[in-house]
Amino acid sequence: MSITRTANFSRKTNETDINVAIHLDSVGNQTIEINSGIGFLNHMYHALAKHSGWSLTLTCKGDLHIDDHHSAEDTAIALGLAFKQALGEPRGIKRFGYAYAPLDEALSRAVVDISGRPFADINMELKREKIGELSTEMIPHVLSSFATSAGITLHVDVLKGKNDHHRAESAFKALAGALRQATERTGTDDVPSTKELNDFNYDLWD
Ligand SMILES: [Mn+2]
Repeated sequence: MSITRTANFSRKTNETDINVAIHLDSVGNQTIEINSGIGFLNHMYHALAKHSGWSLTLTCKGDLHIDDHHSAEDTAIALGLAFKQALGEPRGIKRFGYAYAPLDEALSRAVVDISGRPFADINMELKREKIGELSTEMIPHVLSSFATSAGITLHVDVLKGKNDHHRAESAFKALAGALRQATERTGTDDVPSTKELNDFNYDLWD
């Protein structure tokens, strides 16, 4: 149970060069350094890491001379893979988590299942074309890419809010709260699945 839940992940393609270091249990001693190349995305990942209780270093050198698409998508994939790797065999965790997070007039709800079943349903209804240098169409895509690569089921609904910055930020904070709850250790070595597999297979959870 005392296994350190940490991971390092690197991925280099013609489009992006990404390094991620994550430590899931860092409350009270968090180090967060994000440089995705996109200011508002840094802000979102920083909020996610902070409220998830992670230490997180994420750097991306991407093809921003084209647009923000590859950098946003690939950092989300890398973060999801690093998260999954850090979590390891998900024994002794709560598995389910949900949280609401307000930001002034905005309110979001996130529900997660550390299930090994990648699925995302993200409803944000952002109106602006961009927030800073991040295309708003990439924001739900970042959340769904993270869920897919992390192998989790994720539902995010922005329930209220007039300001798109607030709507997006409340969604990432809600996700953070949900992940923090779902990955919380129960103090046992239990596999939280009725399948009770002897040969544990993360991909066969119900
Ligand atoms: Mn903000």
